[in-house]
Amino acid sequence: MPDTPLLDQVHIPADTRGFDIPQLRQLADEVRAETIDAVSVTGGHLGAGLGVVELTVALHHVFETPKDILIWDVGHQCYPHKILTGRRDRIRTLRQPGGLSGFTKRSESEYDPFGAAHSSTSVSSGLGMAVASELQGRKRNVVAVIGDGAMSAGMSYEAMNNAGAMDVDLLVILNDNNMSIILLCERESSRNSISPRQRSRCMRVFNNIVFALSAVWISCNSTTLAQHVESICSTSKNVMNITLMSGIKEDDIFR
Ligand SMILES: Cc1ncc(C[n+]2csc(CCOP(=O)(O)OP(=O)(O)O)c2C)c(N)n1
Ligand SMILES: [Mg+2]
Repeated sequence: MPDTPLLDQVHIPADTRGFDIPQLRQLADEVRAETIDAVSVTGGHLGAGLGVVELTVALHHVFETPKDILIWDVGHQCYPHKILTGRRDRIRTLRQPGGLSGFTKRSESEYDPFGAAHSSTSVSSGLGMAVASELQGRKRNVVAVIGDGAMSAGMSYEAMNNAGAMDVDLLVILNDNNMSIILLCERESSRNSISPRQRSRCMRVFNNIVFALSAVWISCNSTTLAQHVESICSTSKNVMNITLMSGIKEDDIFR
């Protein structure tokens, strides 16, 4: 376990509000060490959280969470947020049965106002909460943190369009780390000379085969046959995905 004298004094974000800048820097270092140590036990999304350690500390220091709303898009970068919001004692149960979720989760904490794991929903959900707060006459800030990957989806554009037209007080922070899980996959596949378009063509051919097999097994009306077909389909789909990602060309498969 890392040595974390300052973090040991922080049980909820309000405990950080009196800290000065050097203390906040030290706190960020300790949260980083704690995140690395916890993920070395549980596994999970490490890089996404490490990239927002300072941001997490700063947001909880500046804003009055949980009165102010803080929404993490997707939620896979929330481990530092969980460490600072009263869940440090369970952080080594992340993603374990009965343990903490790997994403934000409303039933887990009042500091998680929105549970997702879907990408690109933070701006629209934040906008909804900001509108609701205004209608209730409630004065509070709403902050949505969205990554460059999540920002590229249509839902985010639609939400920004609405937010721009509605004149509601909403703060959107772009966490631009020039990285997303999808992008990594695209990079891998282009390095291996198979494009996303080629990959999706392969998957379409594969899906057609599965549909044809499904039709056969439905017409046979045999449970055992159905189970065999289902297991063959699921195994070969995995093999196909791995093969395509590892660079065997489409022509080699469908000559
Ligand atoms: C609706 C939906 N589509 C796709 C995904 C898969 N997905 C997981 S994380 C992610 C984006 C991650 O990139 P970014 O927002 O930049 O966050 P970072 O990993 O850099 O922290 C996507 C598209 C998802 N979770 N939900
Ligand atoms: Mg990113």
